[in-house]
Amino acid sequence: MSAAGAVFGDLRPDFPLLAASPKLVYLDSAATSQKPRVVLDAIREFYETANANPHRGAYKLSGAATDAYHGARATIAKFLGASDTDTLIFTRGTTESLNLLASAWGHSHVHRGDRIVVTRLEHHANFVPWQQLARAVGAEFRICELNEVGQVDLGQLRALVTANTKVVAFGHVSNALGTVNDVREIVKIAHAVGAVAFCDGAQGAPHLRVGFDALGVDAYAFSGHKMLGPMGIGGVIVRRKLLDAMPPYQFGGDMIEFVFDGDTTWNTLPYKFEAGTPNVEGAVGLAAAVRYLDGLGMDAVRAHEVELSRYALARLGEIDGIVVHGPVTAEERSGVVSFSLGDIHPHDLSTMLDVDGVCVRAGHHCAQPLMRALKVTATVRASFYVYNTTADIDALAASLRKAKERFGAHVG
Ligand code: C6P
Repeated sequence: MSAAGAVFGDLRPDFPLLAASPKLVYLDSAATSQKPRVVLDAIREFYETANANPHRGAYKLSGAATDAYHGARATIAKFLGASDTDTLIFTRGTTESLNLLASAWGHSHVHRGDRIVVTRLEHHANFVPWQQLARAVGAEFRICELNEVGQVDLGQLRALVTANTKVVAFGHVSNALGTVNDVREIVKIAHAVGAVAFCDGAQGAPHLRVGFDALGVDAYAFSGHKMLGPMGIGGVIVRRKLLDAMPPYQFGGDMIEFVFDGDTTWNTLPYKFEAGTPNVEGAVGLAAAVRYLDGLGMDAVRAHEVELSRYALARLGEIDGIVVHGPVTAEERSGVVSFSLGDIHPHDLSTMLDVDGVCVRAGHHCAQPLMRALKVTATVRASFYVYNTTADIDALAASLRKAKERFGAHVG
C-alpha cells in the first residue's frame, strides 16, 4: 500500500471541491460522490457547443444535441457491459428506475396470488415499490432474511422463491452494510422458477465491474451521482423482450409513434420509455464520469476500496466500544463501513466528526426494515471512493477517539 493509501494515491487534484478544501475528509460517497473536473467540463462544453432540444429539430444544432445524448448512452451501456445499447433507459436515477419496473412491468405482469420476493438488505427504493405493488394487486410480498453477518441467506431464498414467484428484487451491494451479493446465484434461483431477477445497482455500478450481459439479470438500475456523474441522471438496463412486453411508464412527447383521437401507438426503444425533453447534460456528464472510471480501471477501483475497507476495519477495530455491522472481511463488502460506538447516538457522533471536517452519514440509511432486524435505530456509515486515502481513515479514527473521550463513561 502506498503512503497515500491503497491503489491510486491521491486523486484529489482531479476533484475541484476536494482540491479547494484540503482538510475536508469526505466519507459519504455512498450518498453521493464528488465530481471530477472532466465531468464539469463536459457539461459546460455541451451547453457551449451543442445545446438544443434533441430529436425535435431538423437543424444541425439539434442534431449535435441528439448525437451527444446517444453517444452518452452508448458509452454508458458499454461501461456497464450491455451490448444492446437501446435497452438502456435514462431516468432520474435508481429510485425512478425501480419505480418504472414496479409500475410498468409490475402492474402488467404481477397478479393476485403471485409472489414478490425482496431481501432484508433493500433500500426503501427497492422495497416500497414492490410492497405497494403487492398491496395493489393482491400479491404476496416476502422478505428473505440475512445470516448473522448481514448476507442474504441463500438457503432461505431458495425456499421462498416458489413456482408462483414472479420477481426477485435485490440489491447488488447494500448501502447500509456494504454487503456484496452473489448476483449470479440469486439470478439462478429466480430463473429456476421462471421469475425475473431485477437488480438495484445504485451501490454496485460505481464500485464493481457490472457486465450486464454476463450477469444474467433481467434489469439493472443505477444512479449517475453515485458514480462521479451529475445528480438527476441514471438509468435502467432491461432485457429487450421485457421492454417490448411492458406498457410505457409515462406519456408525453417523444415516446409516441402516432397519436390518433382515440388511441396512441408507441415509439421504438429507448424512446418508448423516455417521455419529454431528456436530461442531455446529465447523460453527457455521466458519460464523462464513466470514461474517467474506465481510465482508472474498475478492477483497480475495486482493489482500492478493498484496501481502504481492510485498513478501516483494522483502525476502527482498535477503538474499544466500536461495533462494526455487516460482513467480517473487506473482500465481502464494498467500500462501506457501518458502525455504532457504545451508546453515543449516531447523529451526535456524526455532528462531532463534522467539527473535525469528517463527513459521514448517520441514520437509518433508507433501510428501516434492515435497521429493525439489526435491532438498532441508526448507524454511522463511512463510505469510500477513488479519491479517499488511508489518511482520511486515520482522520476518522482520530476524530472517533476524541468523540469517545468526550462521551467517556458511556462507551467501551
Ligand atoms: N442511497 C445512501 O446514502 P437515488 O436516490 O435514486 O439516487 O438512489 C436510491 C438508492 C437505491 N438503492 C440503493 C442501494 C441506494 O443506496 C440508494 C441511495 C443513498 O445510501 C441515499 S438514501
